[in-house]
Amino acid sequence: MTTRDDTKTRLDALRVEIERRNPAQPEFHQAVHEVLDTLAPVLAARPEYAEPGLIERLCEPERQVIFRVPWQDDQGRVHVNRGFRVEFNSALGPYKGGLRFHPSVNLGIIKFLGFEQIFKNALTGLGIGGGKGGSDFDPHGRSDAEIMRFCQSFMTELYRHIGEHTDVPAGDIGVGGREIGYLFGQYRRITNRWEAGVLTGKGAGWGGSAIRPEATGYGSVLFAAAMLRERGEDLEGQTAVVSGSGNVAIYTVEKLLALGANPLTCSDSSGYVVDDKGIDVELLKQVKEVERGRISEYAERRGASARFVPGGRVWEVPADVALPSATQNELDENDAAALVRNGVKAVAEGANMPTTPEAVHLFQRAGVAFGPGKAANAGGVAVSALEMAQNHARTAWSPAKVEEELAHIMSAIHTTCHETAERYGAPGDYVTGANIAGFERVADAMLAQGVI
Ligand code: NDP
Ligand code: 2IT
Repeated sequence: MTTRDDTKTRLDALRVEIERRNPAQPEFHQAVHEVLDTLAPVLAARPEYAEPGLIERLCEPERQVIFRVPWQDDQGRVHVNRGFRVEFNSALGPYKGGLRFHPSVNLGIIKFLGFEQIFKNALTGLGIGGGKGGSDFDPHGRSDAEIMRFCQSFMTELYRHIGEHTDVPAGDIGVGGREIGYLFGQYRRITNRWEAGVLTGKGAGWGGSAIRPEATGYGSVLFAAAMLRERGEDLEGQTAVVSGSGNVAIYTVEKLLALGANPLTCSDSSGYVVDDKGIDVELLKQVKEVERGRISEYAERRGASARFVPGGRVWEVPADVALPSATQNELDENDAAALVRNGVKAVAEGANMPTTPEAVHLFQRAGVAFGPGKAANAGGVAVSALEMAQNHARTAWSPAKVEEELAHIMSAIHTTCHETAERYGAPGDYVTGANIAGFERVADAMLAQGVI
């Protein structure tokens, strides 16, 4: 009979071993610890999960690929970047997860993202395993031609590792519709195959799903609304702070407005904009999506209601709801304390692991509804899986149908997390609920498929 104390001792030993075997990967350690910290009740209650080797296998990627990406800039200078694809877990389906192009990318970052993706993808209820990839390439300030050459070089190696039944990448930071287009073109050229399901986030008209660009932001707002409803409140009329001004942030703002909430902020790595009248989503799209400009330009063009705060953090702006939608560890304990002081009621993570562990605990102690990224931002990958389904059937669903499916999936994820937390003695704790529910689905598949 396994007791909770035995389980805790074993998990603690595993944490130490994972840190030893994966040195200098603090984000990966953080993501693993956050999951292991919540698993003790399910391991104690269900002995089959405590089987030696199961959690050890879950924390070790099935495959990790690192490759050279040489490319030439517009002046003919040669640059050498590093490419990554971590194929973490395929118990539930082909590896699935985005590609990130950002100078901070390294193996530890991709492993943290791939690990998170396993549980997130399991929570969607769809048939997708977990993976992630990317490069330390910095797309800021690069011409279209440079982006295209980089994507072509990246795919010239990546193509041998992916496929519609193997591994299906998509976008993440620095990778959107333009990059997916160049990557898909090169894959098609090298393989001489029209294999639409090899990448998701494709353009409308050549295999992309309606609502995929919107899905992550829309989904995280739906998750925030579901958490508020659980407490007898409604999103309508609430103020919101949103960080970031990329794909996730833009469609978070759009959905907040559609549901009658008032998004006050947006940001990028140089500072934030606060707009007393609420963010104008059309101007935001023009500045960020069309012109690929900086968020300060939004304030310059918006008029008296908006101002740019260089170097500041959106969390100092009082609001009812917070949706961190930029990057990992962008909301720390001090930020959380400021939000709580200003009366925040709910936090939904649009980004992956944007809230530090200390900040998460502070929210939970203060009774703030906290929706972790694996649940709150799962709408993006869920619609990616719907894109794969459409590609497989050689069909295209209407925007209304995809949006209805997305709403249904987000509602189901919310219910699953909420009920699982209650079942394991942690009512209202969406972190525990998401981790255990995701874990149960993956662990069941891994146990059924043997020691591989
Ligand atoms: P984009 O590249 O479209 O936008 C990223 C935004 O975040 C930009 O405003 C960028 O500002 C800001 N940002 C990025 N890195 C940093 C940093 N180190 N410090 C401060 N600001 C930063 O990416 P997405 O919107 O697609 O992704 C945002 C987050 O959402 C990521 O955590 C991603 O993993 C997560 N996510 C994305 C999904 C998707 O479908 N795209 C799905 C689920 C989660 P700047 O231009 O100044 O760098
Ligand atoms: O973090 C994520 O879930 C994504 N970047 C989207 C992954 C996908 O395959 O759509």
